[in-house]
Amino acid sequence: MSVFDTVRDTASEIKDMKIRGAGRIARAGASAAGEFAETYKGGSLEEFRKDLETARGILLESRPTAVSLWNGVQACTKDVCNASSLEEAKESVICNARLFVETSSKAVEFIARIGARRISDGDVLLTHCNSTAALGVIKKAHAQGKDIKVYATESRPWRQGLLTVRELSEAGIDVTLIVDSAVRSVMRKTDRVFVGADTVTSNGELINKIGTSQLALAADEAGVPFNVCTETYKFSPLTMFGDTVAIEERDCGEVAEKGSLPENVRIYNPVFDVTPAKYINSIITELGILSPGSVYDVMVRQLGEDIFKMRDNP
Ligand code: RI2
Repeated sequence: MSVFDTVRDTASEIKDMKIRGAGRIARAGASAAGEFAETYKGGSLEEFRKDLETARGILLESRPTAVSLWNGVQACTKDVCNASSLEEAKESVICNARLFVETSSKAVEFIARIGARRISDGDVLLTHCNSTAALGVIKKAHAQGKDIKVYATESRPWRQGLLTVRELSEAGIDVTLIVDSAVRSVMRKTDRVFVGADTVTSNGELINKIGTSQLALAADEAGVPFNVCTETYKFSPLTMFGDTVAIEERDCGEVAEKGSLPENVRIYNPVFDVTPAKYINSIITELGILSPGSVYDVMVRQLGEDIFKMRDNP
């Protein structure tokens, strides 16, 4: 039994997408960090700090695009540098992990309440992939008695849209599954688009499931409001100082069964894309509804002067 077993198991489930969704993977990463501290049997504070850094690295390499995982684990470990004993260090990780999971879950509820007010009775909505935050908004509007219809994309290659249509139909919502390439055809019947976020950059760009940028383009052409539903811990502070967000590419077998195509056919399988800020009408967060241009200020206010340590110590 290694001290890293729990984090390795969690990282493996995140990498294999047994645990998926930017919010869920952040909560899973934070819980694994908390459990690491709870079960840690090492000797000294220095050993704990070193082993915790190893555990952090194992978790963060599981899915490179969702900054939520980075922010979630960072929220757990941020006070260890101030601890003066092993017990104090462990306790800070355990408490911060619990606080992050609780706060993160509450944020989804706040987003649902705020975002549902942007949905009118009779609206036809369009969503992409399977976002807890976006579906929370849609389900809240339905629960308020608003008569809504929803189009949900299949979201190839992983087909998370099947999860979405099951979830919405179980909530009693009129939902229609469409193939991703039907988005522009359906857009002319759509009143509003709601999607989630894996990462939001400091200049208000959205990194989300591949195909999101095409929805945004079609929405802009049709004059349909494009709304991003996201917790602010998906905002990426590292992009403030020039970092770019890695776009995860996954196994080609997700696109076409191995051996089903000629050997010399290449498959390109990026699973996220970038939607420029100009296509985003609003970013619905637990702090309220933002414009893409205000993301930087929200991050500076939330992280305080510490944020400039990242600039000064890249
Ligand atoms: P919530 C998902 O990625 C989708 O891109 C979704 O929009 C985003 O995470 C946010 O999901 P994947 O895990 O945090 O399916 O809103 O690759 O659930």
